[in-house]
Amino acid sequence: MAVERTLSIIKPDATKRNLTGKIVAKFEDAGLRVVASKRIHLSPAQAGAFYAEHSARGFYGELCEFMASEPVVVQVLEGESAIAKNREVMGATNPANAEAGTIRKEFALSMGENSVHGSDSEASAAREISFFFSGLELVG
Ligand code: DAT
Ligand code: MG
Repeated sequence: MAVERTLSIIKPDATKRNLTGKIVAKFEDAGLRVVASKRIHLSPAQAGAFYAEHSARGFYGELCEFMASEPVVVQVLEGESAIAKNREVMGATNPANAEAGTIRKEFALSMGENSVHGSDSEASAAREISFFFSGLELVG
């Protein structure tokens, strides 16, 4: 076990419904600490660059449009095994398959509008944290 940092995004469907506090509480209750946080409104091009790994997928255009539709809250979460823990608290990508008590089970509207993003590996976490934050903005 090791202390890690991971990149979390509270997506447009959730910020729009004023769920930011309830979602952050789930992460904090699981032992994750918010060490950086900001609310931003992505352009479609910025959303596209963030999700470049999915550029060949059929849902990519819809995903970029959705991520740029309303503000998002991007955060760095820190804690023991933060990458896996964050994904556990988020639940499965498709809310229909998410475990009870997870963010996606409680709040997601659909596979696309699924309320949160979380890095899926150490390499993704490093890339995604530096996509949004400089070292000076990370306050452990
Ligand atoms: P996750 O967000 O669980 O890491 P992912 O990286 O596979 O999932 O996909 C990124 C986002 O793209 C996902 O949160 C929602 C959207 N998405 C994935 N698969 C989709 C599909 N089949 N139809 C519509 N949107 C999809
Ligand atoms: Mg992913």
